[in-house]
Amino acid sequence: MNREDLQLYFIMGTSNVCHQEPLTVLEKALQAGITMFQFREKGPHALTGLAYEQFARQCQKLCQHYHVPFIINDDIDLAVRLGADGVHIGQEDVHVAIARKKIANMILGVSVHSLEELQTAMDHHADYVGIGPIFATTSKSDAHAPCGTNFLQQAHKLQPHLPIVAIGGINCTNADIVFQAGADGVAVISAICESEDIKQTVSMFKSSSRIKR
Ligand code: TZP
Ligand code: MG
Repeated sequence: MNREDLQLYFIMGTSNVCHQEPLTVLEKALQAGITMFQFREKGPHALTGLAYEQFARQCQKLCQHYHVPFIINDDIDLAVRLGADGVHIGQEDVHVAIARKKIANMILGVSVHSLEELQTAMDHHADYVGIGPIFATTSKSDAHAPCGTNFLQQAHKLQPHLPIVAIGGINCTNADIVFQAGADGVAVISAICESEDIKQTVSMFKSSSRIKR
């Protein structure tokens, strides 16, 4: 993958969308120009079993149509079964070494919150790391407290070649702060899922990324 793929990384599951069909939201976001997509089906009403897999396949098909990498959150077995472009894992999921072995040729993204976790992700050849929540978020029930941009800046200075995506509470108004702190991209749920004009939201994010450093 290229670090440019992280520029506007959209994450979605059925529970993140209330007024429209999730696939409609995804297609609008793809049409508008998101650069990466993560399938993240979580929460008390999350799809399971066949419906879960079918929904993942529908999202994958849309991403393929728009030539946007399709990443699956947590579920390595599903990613392998579907031939996804990659997997994103957190510290509470399978160890990065095990994930890397299972998906040798796929994109591997890892959420990190400390220099130690960053080093471990790099030791096992993560393709990118996710850092956050930068700002307060209501989209992840077990999110850490907002961490601001200090760790992001530190990680970028220490590992300038490592692709980094920032996450958590990012919107069109504060995105330039994280780009200036060294992020290659922003990962967002609510900014797009709750947008009344996805096309405009996406182009505002993209203009923030142009002022990077
Ligand atoms: N991981 C850290 S914060 C977060 C995840 C999945 C949620 C981001 O959602 P939002 O709505 O963009 O704050
Ligand atoms: Mg996880």
